[in-house]
Amino acid sequence: LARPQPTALTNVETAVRAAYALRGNDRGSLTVAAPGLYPHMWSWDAAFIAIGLARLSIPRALTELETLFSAQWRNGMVPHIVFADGDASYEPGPKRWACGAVSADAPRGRATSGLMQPPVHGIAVRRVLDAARRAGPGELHSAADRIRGLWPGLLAWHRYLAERRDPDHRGLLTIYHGWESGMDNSPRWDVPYSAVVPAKAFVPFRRADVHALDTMDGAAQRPTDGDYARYQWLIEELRQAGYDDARARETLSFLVADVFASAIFAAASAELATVGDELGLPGTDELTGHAERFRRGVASTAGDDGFATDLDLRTGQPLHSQTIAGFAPLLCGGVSPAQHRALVDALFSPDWCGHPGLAVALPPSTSPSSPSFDPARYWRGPQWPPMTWLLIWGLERSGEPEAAAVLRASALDQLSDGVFAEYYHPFTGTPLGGRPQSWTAAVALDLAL
Ligand code: 2M8
Repeated sequence: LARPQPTALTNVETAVRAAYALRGNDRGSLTVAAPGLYPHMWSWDAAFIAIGLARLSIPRALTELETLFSAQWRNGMVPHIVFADGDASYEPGPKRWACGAVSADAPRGRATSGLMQPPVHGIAVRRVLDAARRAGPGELHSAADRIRGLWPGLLAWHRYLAERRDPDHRGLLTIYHGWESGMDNSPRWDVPYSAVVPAKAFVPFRRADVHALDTMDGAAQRPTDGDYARYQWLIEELRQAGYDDARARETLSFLVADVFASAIFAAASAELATVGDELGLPGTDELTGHAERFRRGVASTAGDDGFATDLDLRTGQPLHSQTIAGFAPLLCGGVSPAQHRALVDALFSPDWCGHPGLAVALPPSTSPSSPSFDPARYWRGPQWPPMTWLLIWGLERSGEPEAAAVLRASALDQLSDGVFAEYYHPFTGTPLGGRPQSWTAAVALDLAL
């Protein structure tokens, strides 16, 4: 199949179209993740969206983060979905989660899910502050004020992660559901999900996702029904545990240490510490402590090749898989120079960006060399622009400007179709999934300008 070739946009045209797409998904104080498929606010999407919005309007970028944090739980957790009013199409909806009914920590007056997602928010706050500084003293002053307002919530979020999601001090975040990794059906979780067995009497809910996709091939690009039964059953287990971390740890049939989310946490903690220092805010030592502990934790899972490995906390076994999550140390550092070099080399090798079949030389979510690779099925192969953005960011931050520039050029090539798809077929370049997907438009905007 030849890659479809709509007229490629210039970077400025890409940015303009991305801004237009974000505006279309803007519901006032939150940006829906995508029209149709995801008509609500998602936590890590919101962080990427703020990064993109910072290029357009610093106040609007801050509003996105403020809306998300206004739904923060009393224990500090930032929920993975904040439900927008008036759209009941997404499943599982607020009734299924029943957070307010079973947990005193759930916010009153806001409907949320009872899970979290990777904590990209600190990185977003850093980027928004940088944009405000570039914009001039007036913008900086008012942005600094609003970041001061967000600060207690940000500190509580990071404290929640460090204390409740890493009680054993491994420097690795525990997740209770593949959705918490953001990489739902990644081969990373095949082994732990095989131990998740829904009770016989459990009736899974209607799947809204496959119907919302307006492509004829929606079902072939999404997690399977078998996957979904497990996803839904885990929510049932969590609900029965009252969304309580200690009880969840005892009772859940899925419990893994996620290296990619941990690397994001380390990096975001370090970024936030710099924000705190600049603005004279409290808690920066604590943040630096999180950054160091989780950097070490991620590095402790890396082999000689630098690849980080998730851990199944129920069996104690490492979870080996060839997925983009293995590059986690490129986000947070902590590995030796030799491991770092090996990782950068691997990124451009035929197992990843150098694969001869790729339409655009960008890392697929799963390596085409892996037996689990499926080029069209969600997190099992397609390329995801926000993950590309994170790797570019990590390469820039770790002293690899040339490698970052190569990825950035390819990313802009992919995004110059102006579609801002949720994910892309790595071999044909076909845009797949929701569109315009807000976080895709947001990273396009940021990369293009
Ligand atoms: C996808 O996840 C949601 C569940 O959280 C879903 O499949 O319904 C993932 O790609 C996730 O990473 C993303 O944040 C979310 C919204 O874009 O969609």
